[in-house]
Amino acid sequence: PRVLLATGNGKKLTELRRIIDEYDMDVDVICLKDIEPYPEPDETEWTFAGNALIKARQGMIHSGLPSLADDSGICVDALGHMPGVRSSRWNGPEEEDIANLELVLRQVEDVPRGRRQAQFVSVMALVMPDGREFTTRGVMTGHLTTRPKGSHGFGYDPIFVPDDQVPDADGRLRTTAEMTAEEKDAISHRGRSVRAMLPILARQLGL
Ligand code: ITT
Ligand code: NA
Repeated sequence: PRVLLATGNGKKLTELRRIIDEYDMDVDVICLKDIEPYPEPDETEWTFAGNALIKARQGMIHSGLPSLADDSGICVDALGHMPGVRSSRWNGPEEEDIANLELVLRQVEDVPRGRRQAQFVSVMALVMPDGREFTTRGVMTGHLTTRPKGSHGFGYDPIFVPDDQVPDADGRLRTTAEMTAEEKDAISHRGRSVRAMLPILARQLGL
């Protein structure tokens, strides 16, 4: 069966397809650019779940397909859990990932190592054509670096060091941008929200 991932972010699509492949699920995931023209909805809610549902509902109404959507972001303790739902537009609406992460780094410039904790959060929403709705949530805890490292992944990956990793021989910890895709999927917020959603999706699709 075909399922829509209502996202304009190609990196999210890649991550979802990779995890679905791992579970050998017979699902064909299409995205918004496959059903253009598509008006991207305003993400007006203050919660990840609220925004994920806005995107998945609009995707379902527009495509008629079972629709998934991810709303995600990074919550920095020292910034009162911001940027949170505003992660993709922290440094202005048209800014690139690099400008957003540089602003966060400047904002935590004076925060010492022991107080640089942050969490990535992903809420995955599924809206079925009959109107049934489901959400799952995944979290990855860690801390912020002082400068970007690594070139994999996207967004804030170069400045985020997850807790859930084994240090190398020199005792060094890596950012998620220094990990392989598979290493990130195994511990990431989106890996967790997607893996929690897959049994629900399978059941809804009668797989
Ligand atoms: P869609 O809304 O179209 O899905 P988006 O990129 O605008 O795409 P969000 O509104 O959910 O998605 O914003 C999520 C932002 O949070 C994203 O742009 C990154 O800046 C950050 N983010 C989320 N997951 C991330 C990850 O795995 N690695 C790095 N940064 C991430
Ligand atoms: Na968005």
